[in-house]
Amino acid sequence: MSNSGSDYAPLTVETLPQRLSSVAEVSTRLGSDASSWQVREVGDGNLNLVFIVESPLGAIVVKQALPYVRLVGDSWPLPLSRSYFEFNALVRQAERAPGMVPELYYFDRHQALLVMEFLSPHHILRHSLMRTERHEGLGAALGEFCADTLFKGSDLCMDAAKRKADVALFAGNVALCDITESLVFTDPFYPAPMNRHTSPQLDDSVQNLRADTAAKVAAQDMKYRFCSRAETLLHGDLHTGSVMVSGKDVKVIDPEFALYGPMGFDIGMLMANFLMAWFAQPGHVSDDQQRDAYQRWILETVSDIWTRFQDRFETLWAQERNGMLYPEVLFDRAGESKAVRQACDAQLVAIWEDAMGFCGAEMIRRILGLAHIAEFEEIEDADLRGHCERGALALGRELLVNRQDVTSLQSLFDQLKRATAQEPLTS
Ligand code: SR1
Ligand code: MG
Repeated sequence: MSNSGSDYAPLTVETLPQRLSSVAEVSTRLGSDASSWQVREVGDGNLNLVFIVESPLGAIVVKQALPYVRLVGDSWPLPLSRSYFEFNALVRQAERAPGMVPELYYFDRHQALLVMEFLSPHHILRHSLMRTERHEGLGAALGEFCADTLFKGSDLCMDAAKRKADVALFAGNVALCDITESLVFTDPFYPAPMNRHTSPQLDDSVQNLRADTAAKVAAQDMKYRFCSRAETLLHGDLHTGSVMVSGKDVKVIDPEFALYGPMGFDIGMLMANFLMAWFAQPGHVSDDQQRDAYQRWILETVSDIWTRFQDRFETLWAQERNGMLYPEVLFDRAGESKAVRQACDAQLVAIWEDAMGFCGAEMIRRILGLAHIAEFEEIEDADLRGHCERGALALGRELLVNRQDVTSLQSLFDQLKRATAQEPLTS
């Protein structure tokens, strides 16, 4: 980590070589002849600059925060400190889930700049899902990542004093929490200025949601959980654009929204993005058999995420429960050991229920809020897009409002089928 002290200035393709050529962690990988570096700006996210820098010797990724929201422009300022939270989250994730995040080479806090491993030939998972690619072991890898990071960042595992210091550190990520609190849980449910939707196809859905008191109360209930239950260190924005894949290799990127929050949030958000990819399939694959097969694979992946999460969480509960909760000293008889295992089951039930609520909120906001997803956006035919989105909205609303009734993977998939049947393709 470096505190260079110089004034912040956003990098450009032209200025980057000169500005980074004196950084040892960069020149050891690219060589010191900056004139041989090839620089491309490839950021397609909502917030930051992302450069790929290649030389005959190697390649790196340089990510730099902008002082505003890139998606909207400088009318929406955003603190550079998000880069500091991303750095801290990456360090912790690398310890807790080895091999699952890009290697970090260098961090400059003043320049809000991270230099990281160039993942190649990896692709953003969201794009891979749109190309109907399958990745063996994907769900298991993501489920295990969630279990490792969520369990090990909680009072079930961490030293209490260290965790409290960490909760205080990440409590500073106020602006990014505010984005989630507003964009996910509040804005889609009233006429917030930056909302948008497929119109006129979804106009009635928008009106219905704004009049849907049960949905609005449920969304605020999930928001209350999100902002007040500092259970563990979350990635905070774990959608399929925050995952890179190549064959069987899976990496999780971009934890700048990291915060201490409820265990179910990351898993719920991740599942929501797979389920939306499922609903978007008619917009990308016209062959019925091919589409059915790929949709089945998506649901198997969702199933694998939860199943592996659960298995790994149980293993960690049994073997790495080193925090202040459920200490061994309290439970030394056979019956009591059983009670501790039941306590683990109860935690998993609570995590699942929360995950369903967060999943529903994420699905709704990606269709009616500001930040949409490419799977729907790239369907040119607005009637077809509206059809796909309505199915996802119906499931999202059901999960948000009736999450306590959706008690298993099977019941989630039953609800998905019901939502699809409610929204038949008419034309
Ligand atoms: C204004 S930022 C919009 C969204 O982009 C990020 O990836 C987060 O998902 C955020 O909600
Ligand atoms: Mg991101």
